[in-house]
Amino acid sequence: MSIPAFASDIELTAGVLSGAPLTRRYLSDLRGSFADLAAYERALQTGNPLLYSVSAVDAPQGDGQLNYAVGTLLPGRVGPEYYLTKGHYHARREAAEVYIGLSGEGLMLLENEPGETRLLPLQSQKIVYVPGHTAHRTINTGTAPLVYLGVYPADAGHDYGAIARNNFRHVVVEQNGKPVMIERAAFKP
Ligand code: PAN
Ligand code: ZN
Repeated sequence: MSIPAFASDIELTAGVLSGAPLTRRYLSDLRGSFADLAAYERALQTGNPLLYSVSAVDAPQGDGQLNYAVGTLLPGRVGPEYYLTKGHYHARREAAEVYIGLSGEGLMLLENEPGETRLLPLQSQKIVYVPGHTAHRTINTGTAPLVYLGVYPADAGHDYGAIARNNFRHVVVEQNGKPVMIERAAFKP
């Protein structure tokens, strides 16, 4: 029996982990995620750009295993709202995750079931601990791709349903060239 360790190469510009499948999310996949519905429809009429990709390494099955993934979120906005990931809870709610910023500039929007919100910076030299029972979304507030590594329990699973139904309570928009977080209910396009 040898030690079942392995190493991955991160191809930073392509956001790809060696040997791992790449999932691509286009603007059309993000229907319902952006606050300004008219701006979303207008953007889709001019094209269907790639917003982000995720390259994930799944561990062998078994208790205590970890998965990891590199996400690459492109810069851009729909109306005033920065490009973002769908966001999710983990299907196994207690599963936490560690995000490590690799390049670019952005934020992580966190929300729990009682509706509390945190907004934390994600960029090179920043590590964000996402506790269990916390929905998480990545937001690119910069002008370059935001690249990050997420490490999470192999049995965490992704539950997109709650966010697809209610979205996050807050939106992060550009105001006077800077990111500002406002309540979704107060958002006026
Ligand atoms: C990340 C995310 C990645 C893409 O690897 O899956 O940022 O975001 P969505 O999954 O919300 O589209 C992670 O949090 N994994 O658990
Ligand atoms: Zn996650």
